[in-house]
Amino acid sequence: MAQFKNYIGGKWQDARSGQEFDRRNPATGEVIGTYTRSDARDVDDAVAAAAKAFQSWRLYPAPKRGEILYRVGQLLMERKQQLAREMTEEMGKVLTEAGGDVQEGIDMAFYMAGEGRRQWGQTVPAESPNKWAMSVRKPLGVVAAITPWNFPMAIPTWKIMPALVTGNTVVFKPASYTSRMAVRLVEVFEEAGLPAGVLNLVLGSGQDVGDAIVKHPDVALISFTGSTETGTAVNVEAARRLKRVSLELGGKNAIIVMEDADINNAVDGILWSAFGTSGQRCTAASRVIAHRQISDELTSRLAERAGGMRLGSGLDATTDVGPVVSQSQLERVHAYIAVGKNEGAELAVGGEIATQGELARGHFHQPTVFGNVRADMRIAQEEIFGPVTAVIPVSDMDEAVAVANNVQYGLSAAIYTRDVNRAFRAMQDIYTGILYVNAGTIGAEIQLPFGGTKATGNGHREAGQAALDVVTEWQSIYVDYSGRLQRAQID
Ligand code: UN1
Repeated sequence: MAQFKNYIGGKWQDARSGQEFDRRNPATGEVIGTYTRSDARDVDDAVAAAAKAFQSWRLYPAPKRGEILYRVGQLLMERKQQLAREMTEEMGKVLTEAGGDVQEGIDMAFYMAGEGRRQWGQTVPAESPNKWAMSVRKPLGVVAAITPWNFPMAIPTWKIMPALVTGNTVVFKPASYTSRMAVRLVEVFEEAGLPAGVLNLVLGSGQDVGDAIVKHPDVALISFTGSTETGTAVNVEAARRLKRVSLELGGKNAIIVMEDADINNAVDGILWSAFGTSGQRCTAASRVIAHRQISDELTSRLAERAGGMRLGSGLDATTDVGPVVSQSQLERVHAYIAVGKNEGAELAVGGEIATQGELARGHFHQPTVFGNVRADMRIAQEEIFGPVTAVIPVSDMDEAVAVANNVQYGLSAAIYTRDVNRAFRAMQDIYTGILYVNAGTIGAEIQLPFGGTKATGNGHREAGQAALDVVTEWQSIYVDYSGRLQRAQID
């Protein structure tokens, strides 16, 4: 049985508790490995190691930090297939998507490696003669990365890489379901030559580990991706200590399909966005806002295609939809089927936990489409995080935009239309962090900001240049070389 440990101060070590937990493949129930179970004492050790390493890492030339990230990117490329396989075994997504998840980490490695030679500040004129004015980015210190199980490679890289290239050190607490993938990522950093203590890994539960990280006085920033409920609790705790927090939380993402749209293209985009990763993406399309003229046709086309999707292990090349991550998630998702039916939504396809043959060993839910959903129903308002989507008929563009905006979240949205005016209306009036025209709600690229409005977060963005703002502070520097007192705003 494979055993996985913490990585603290450059050493792989067991948690102080001496206890372990295990993880099972969500498609088959087979045990993947055992993991050391950490608590607040291990968090103390990890933060101390990171704080110590910060003193030298902040002075390590940024281009050299970037070179280490570049090597990380190369190693991830070499291991992409193996990592993807292990990811599928650990959290269930189909192999091609697991490859995409690793690729997103590779993309981030190369992008942030380049930041080693950028990290632009501003040089501006000073108001007095013989005076210099400029701004530089400064690292915050010890940064905590608390990450979810649905993108076990991509999301850790979004948090860890910008932090490292700008001179922060990191304490990494992955979701316990995907601890092995976190170990694999940290192994790559170690092999790439990252100095001891710069990146530390603490395995364990949110309650035992996450909580201790959030409350630790020497953690400067908490970068968290997960549920809105947990994110709110993190924000409250951090606020008491004036810590910076970057939150990436829920979504209730909509695809608008107007009557002039290319319906074939829309159907492909909806299926990919609603059922990719078994609907377990923050960006998943769990609402389809369809013009009444085409909503029945769209619903039946979606039902026909969704009904033909093959459930199974993500390692099997013929599988379209893998399992959901755990039994508790399966039950949570399935509970929404009854909610939708009770609210009067029409079940167009799916709706059952799948238990035929081999599927009984794992946590499988049929891809599910509800038709004739009203915008105020719970299945049209609450994040389900599973393979369930709801078609909401609307009468015109105004109503489509209003329905799209009328949820508590604001991560991603999409519109299918051939009318350029409607496309620009959507860009202007839909209040989300990410917007697609003639594409589904998933598939963000790492060179643009990722994040959302309203209850999706707290105003920060990951990826792209925006990521640097989260992990640095500005220092404005004035150099007076006049040799005398020059009073700003007065002389
Ligand atoms: C997430 O669901 O938390 O845009 C991240 C996408 C992916 C990232 C999703 N590139 O769907």
